[in-house]
Amino acid sequence: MISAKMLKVLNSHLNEEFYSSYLYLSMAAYFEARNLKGLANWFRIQSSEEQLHGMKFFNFILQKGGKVTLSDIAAPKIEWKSIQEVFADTLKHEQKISGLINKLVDVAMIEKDYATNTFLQWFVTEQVEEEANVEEIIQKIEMIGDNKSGLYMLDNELGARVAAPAVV
Ligand code: OFO
Repeated sequence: MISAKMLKVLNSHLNEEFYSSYLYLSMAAYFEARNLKGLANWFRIQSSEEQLHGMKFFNFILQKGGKVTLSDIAAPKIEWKSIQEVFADTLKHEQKISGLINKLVDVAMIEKDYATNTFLQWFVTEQVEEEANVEEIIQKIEMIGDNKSGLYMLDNELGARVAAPAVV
């Protein structure tokens, strides 16, 4: 059993994870169009991971006997002024998602929903990693400045990212 309140916020967060996937896919397209294939690769993988996050919510709701309610996914931004702006938006977005996960934990605690609280702890940990990864890339971009060979190296580095095995 899952309370109506818990179910409502889990369904709403399911949409946020799919929106994250959509946003990062848009960023991947932005970099593909600029022939920065490594940066595009990083965002393609990021987008796939967000899809998996959405599916974790999807599966959990069903396991708890709840009704999955899919809703409209907002259109993401499609243009950025610079690489810096893309990553600043990424960090801002991840910080927002961390805040939303914390609010879900608050609801689970108020509802005394221990199973959902345990399920959400994976996301609490994941968000720490997500924010740290983006912050690290932002620091590298700051170091690079206008240096084209630095950008080339970063593109190569991010191009080496491979998708983690899918566990849903
Ligand atoms: Fe789903 O972790 Fe990013 O948003």
